[in-house]
Amino acid sequence: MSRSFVVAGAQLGPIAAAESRASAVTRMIELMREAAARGARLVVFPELALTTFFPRWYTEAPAEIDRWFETEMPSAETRRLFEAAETLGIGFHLGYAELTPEGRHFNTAILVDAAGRIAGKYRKIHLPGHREHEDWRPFQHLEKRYFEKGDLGFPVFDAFGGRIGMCICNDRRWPETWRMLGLGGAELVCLGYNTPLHYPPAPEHDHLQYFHNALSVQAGAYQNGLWAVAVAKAGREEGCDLIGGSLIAAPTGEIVAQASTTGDEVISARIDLDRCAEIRANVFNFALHREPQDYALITAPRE
Ligand code: CDT
Repeated sequence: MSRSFVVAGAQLGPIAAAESRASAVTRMIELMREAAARGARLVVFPELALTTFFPRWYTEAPAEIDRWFETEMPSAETRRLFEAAETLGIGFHLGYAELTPEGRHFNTAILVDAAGRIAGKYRKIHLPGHREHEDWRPFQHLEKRYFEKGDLGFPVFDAFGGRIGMCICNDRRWPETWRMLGLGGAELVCLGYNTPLHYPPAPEHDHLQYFHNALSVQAGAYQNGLWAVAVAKAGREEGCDLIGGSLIAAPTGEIVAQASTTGDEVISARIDLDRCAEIRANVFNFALHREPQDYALITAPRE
């Protein structure tokens, strides 16, 4: 399989609480068609792409929360996405809320190949926000309440002719995420995000939200010599503004495609996985230049 191919990001505009999964999937298939028409081998959808970003609301009722979760994948509502992928001959990355048969809740992403088969799964490790209702916030961010920390580590999968890794939203701000994926040999990292424009604990940084998004993704790509496709759910969702700015970054850290709206929008670029060597054989040649014996604090347990 050629290691030079077109990859796409399918940014989604807002999904209202009342919007059905069927409607979201219809929008996603439309974007998938557009990506396939551009010749993409893989299209990346955002974090929690099937519903509104429900952690902005507090509830103590398990049933109220569980309705946002998928108990199987594909499900009755998402099967059309898998079928469309197979018909169009395009793979996809999908973020969704996962409820396991054992009753565990995860913020999850899967990689699906062009035959519609699940080729990889990741469960979000860096869960931002808080556990209890906080009155002072204009909206909540209750990921720590509704999700368990991911239990799959940072796996890297053989797929699409290369080594593919995933992370989810807040993970992208942590250099440890990227380094784990880089050390695992990832050549392409797919990620989705839901990032409010307003960050209640530090509103003085609101004007930097787009900058910090791009900075994190570009630095992660460059410092590990890999391609990255970062895709937003964007726009005004239930009164909360989410940033757009979906982007594709090269192993040099350069942005090669970027969204210009906060609505449903496809971005795409031709990527060559062999270009990872430009960085990995040189400035970030891990075998030659890393000094892990001096990094012990990074893996010391939290106090
Ligand atoms: N979904 C998600 O992880 N969002 C967070 C919101 C801000 S918490 C700093 C993010 O990192 O974009």
